[in-house]
Amino acid sequence: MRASGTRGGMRPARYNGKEVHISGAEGLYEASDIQKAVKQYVERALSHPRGKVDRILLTIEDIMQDPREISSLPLATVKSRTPSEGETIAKLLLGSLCVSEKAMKNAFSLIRKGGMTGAAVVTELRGVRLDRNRQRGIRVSRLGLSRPALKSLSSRLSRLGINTDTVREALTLASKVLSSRRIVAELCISDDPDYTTGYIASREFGYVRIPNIKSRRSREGGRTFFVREGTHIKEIGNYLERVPVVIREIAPCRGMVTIDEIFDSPDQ
Ligand code: PML
Repeated sequence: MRASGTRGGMRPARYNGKEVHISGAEGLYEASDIQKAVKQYVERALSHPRGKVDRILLTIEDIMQDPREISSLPLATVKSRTPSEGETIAKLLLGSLCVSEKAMKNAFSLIRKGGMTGAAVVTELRGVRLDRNRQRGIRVSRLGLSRPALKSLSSRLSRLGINTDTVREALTLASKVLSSRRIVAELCISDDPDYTTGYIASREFGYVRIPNIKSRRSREGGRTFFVREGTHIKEIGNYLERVPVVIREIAPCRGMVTIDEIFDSPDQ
């Protein structure tokens, strides 16, 4: 589902000649669950905090290829009170994954600028952006949770008070992204003005949520995937956008931890 329209209900649907992205989401479903899923996507688009929509595009595709089956990344939330503390934590994690200062700087400046609908792909050392369509980036697609995995994830997240579409979908996306051995880490800051939690995802540390990584009402946000030097954008783009992946196993989900606890027990 892709929804676009007016900004905050105040501006014309085509802002500066361009459509304004409001909401986007997708999943892999059994045929019998499609109607329910469509209803939920439409409701979500119509009540999104980014603004009023005037166009909702729904695409339903029959996926012929058997999905690759993976586990979710383990989840934890690190203590962070301000955007600068959040950025420091993100950089500590990325640094210990050997992402260079230059790559981090490039990623943060892309994300702080905002406006991308997909993710930027940046090499881990030289910090070169590989994806060609700067506005669109790479859109991770064809991903979902099996019914039992959704049930298990929902119950684990409910115990932590964070069982929302946003958390479930971001964890699903990050788990697909990190199931590619070419990708070292993902940095995400939500572009939703009311949502201030972001994350760093990696195989070493799992999905580490970072609260308050941006100020409330800020429209900045986006995603960057840090890839190994020598990665071919076509190959990685094909995996992320075209290959169906479904989560069948849910890894442990922890509540609030310190950054030292993350470093002490990396993939808990
Ligand atoms: C988004 O806006 O979709 C990105 C959300 C990132 C953080 C989700 C979470 O709270 O774990």
